[in-house]
Amino acid sequence: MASSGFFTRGVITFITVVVLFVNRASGIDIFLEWNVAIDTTINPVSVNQPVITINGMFPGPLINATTNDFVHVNVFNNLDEPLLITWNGIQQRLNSWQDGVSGTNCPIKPGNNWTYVFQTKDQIGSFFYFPSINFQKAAGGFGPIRVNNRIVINIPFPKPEAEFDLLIGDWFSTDYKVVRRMVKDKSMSLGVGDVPDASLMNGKAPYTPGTSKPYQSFTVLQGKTYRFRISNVGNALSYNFRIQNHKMLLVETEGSYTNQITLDSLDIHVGQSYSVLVTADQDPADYYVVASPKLVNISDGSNLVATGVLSYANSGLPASGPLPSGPDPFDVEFSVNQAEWNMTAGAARPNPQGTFNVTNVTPNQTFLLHGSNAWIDGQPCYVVNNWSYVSPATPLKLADLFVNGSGVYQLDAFPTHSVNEEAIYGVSVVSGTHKGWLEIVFVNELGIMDSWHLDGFGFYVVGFGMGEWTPASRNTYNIFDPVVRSTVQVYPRGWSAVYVFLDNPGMWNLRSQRLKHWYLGQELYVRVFDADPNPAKERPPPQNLLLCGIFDNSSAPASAPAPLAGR
Ligand SMILES: *[C@@H]1O[C@H](CO)[C@@H](O)[C@H](O)[C@H]1NC(C)=O
Ligand SMILES: *[C@@H]1O[C@H](CO)[C@@H](O)[C@H](O)[C@H]1NC(C)=O
Ligand SMILES: *[C@@H]1O[C@H](CO)[C@@H](O)[C@H](O)[C@H]1NC(C)=O
Ligand SMILES: *[C@@H]1O[C@H](CO)[C@@H](O)[C@H](O)[C@H]1NC(C)=O
Ligand SMILES: *[C@@H]1O[C@H](CO)[C@@H](O)[C@H](O)[C@H]1NC(C)=O
Ligand SMILES: *[C@@H]1O[C@H](CO)[C@@H](O)[C@H](O)[C@H]1NC(C)=O
Ligand SMILES: *[C@@H]1O[C@H](CO)[C@@H](O)[C@H](O)[C@H]1NC(C)=O
Ligand SMILES: CC(=O)N[C@H]1CO[C@H](CO)[C@@H](O)[C@@H]1O
Repeated sequence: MASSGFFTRGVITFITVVVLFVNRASGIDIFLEWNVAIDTTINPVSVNQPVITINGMFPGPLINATTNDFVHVNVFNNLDEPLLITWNGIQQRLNSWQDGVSGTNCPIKPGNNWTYVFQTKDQIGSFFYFPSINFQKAAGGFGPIRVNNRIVINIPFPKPEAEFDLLIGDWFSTDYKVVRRMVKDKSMSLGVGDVPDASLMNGKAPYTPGTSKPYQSFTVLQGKTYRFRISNVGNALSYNFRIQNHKMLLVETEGSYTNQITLDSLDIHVGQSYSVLVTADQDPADYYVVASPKLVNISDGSNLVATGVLSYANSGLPASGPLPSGPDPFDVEFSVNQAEWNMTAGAARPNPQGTFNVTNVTPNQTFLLHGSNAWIDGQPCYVVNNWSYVSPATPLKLADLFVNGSGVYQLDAFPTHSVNEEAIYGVSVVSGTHKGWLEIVFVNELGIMDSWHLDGFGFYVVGFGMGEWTPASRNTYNIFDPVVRSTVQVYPRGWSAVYVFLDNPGMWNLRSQRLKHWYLGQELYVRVFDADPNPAKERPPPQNLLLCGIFDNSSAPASAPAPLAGR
């Protein structure tokens, strides 16, 4: 009998394991409740200022998901103004309804809550979330997202001892409402806000020996290897990241496992995420962890150099010596060369041919997008092809649902190949061919770094160059093994080229990740339309759909028209 009891337990254990695997394959539900509020006592740099916290935390809590999980985030807006949260790099397959940008969602009103439900469908990697409207990202509200591999999938490196999330970002030591007023101010120059006041690591000020100010510290055991998931959550500055006396092995970026290369330092541009492996192979002590801004002339000890500490357990020795030096911050070539590594060793979702090799791809569409700035009616603006996006009160996606966009935006009025003769405001919405390949060339007319992001898809990053892009530039593209990622940097007066496979119907935000550029108009939407009403093609709107703008029914219930057939 004893053996049969053992047998039964064995079978039950076996069944439990099988059920777990089945659950994992289709994803589990993760339920989160977030109270988003202002805290004026955190004092990240040296003054009290409003900081956006989530459940009292700055940065916000980790979302720790696995491929195909369903994440339910019930967001309670306790700010004094509307709020939307977007999930940078989470592709929201067939479901732009959950993207949390002004073109897809009505904002959550102060005092209200709304539940996002999204699936980390077919994805892995390192990402982050942040508030997408009203310049709120400058005040916090951001946090890390990990999408782990399912347990049955091998990862291309040994399991690290532990993982650390590291959010690096520049920071204004002024109330974000004051900064956002300043950047729009007619009497100010266009350069206002280009260089913030400080740089933070996980919300903490630079490590200053001898003071009691909290700083970021990572505790490690000698001989062990750790995965750092690093994101640039800042507003404007690119960083060079490095750890005193330690090498880094680059392994992943925004959902692609990369060609693994050993680095002394790594450039991270606004909105980008990377994973590196670091082995604690030095004498037990503390070592500086440094992120210094690119293209900025800083003095020693500047608050703009983010510093933390890698601390060997029981080291007892404080970090010492000069901060590890990085490349010349003005050496753009260093950065370009580093970015041109041929990357992919596999991402969760390869191209339709099952590889990352885009040699045989002939793009069905090309967008040539010139980013610049301009004055419109005496107002400072950022433009794409001389259009500055104005966000209509009615989300584009709602307008599509109820009235086929009519009265809210005009599809394809935006010039995708040429720069308008004068700078104008517009609601820029362009058609992307469903299941077609799109080539996007980002041209940066300005002398500062920029970076661009598309929701809903990965970019196959095929090329970087300096000066004007011409069709002959295509000869320099890497079409063999480009990395797939969601944010690409664009060097000063340079260009970056990407391919995108438009297999995800929806309304997708294409934006500069530099907060001021985005806030002042540098964005557009790519509408990928599938006429097939089958919900397996594009999800219907969620049951908790909010209405606003021309469909606002708070005063007159039931004023919204019935959804159009097939929407
Ligand atoms: C994240 O989830 C994975 C998979 O369920 C788990 O192994 C890991 O311990 C979790 N990490 C954290 C920090 O919660
Ligand atoms: C608001 O929160 C309540 C309580 O948790 C929940 O039942 C409700 O579904 C949420 N509302 C929305 C629109 O998500
Ligand atoms: C940086 O500042 C130093 C000292 O003020 C100056 O000599 C140098 O030219 C500056 N470099 C750049 C690239 O602006
Ligand atoms: C909806 O708008 C699109 C683009 O403007 C147009 O091609 C299409 O015919 C319209 N459909 C209906 C049903 O009005
Ligand atoms: C863009 O607009 C500005 C200001 O309206 C104008 O001066 C400039 O020539 C335009 N750019 C191009 C390439 O036409
Ligand atoms: C895209 O272009 C290719 C090659 O010209 C063509 O075979 C394909 O049908 C096009 N796809 C769409 C969706 O139009
Ligand atoms: C990519 O595909 C092309 C054409 O099929 C082939 O010639 C080439 O060897 C492939 N490159 C790699 C890196 O697999
Ligand atoms: C950084 C890196 O991995 N570079 C490799 C890119 O591919 C070329 C040709 O296959 C190699 O020679 C490089 O080492």
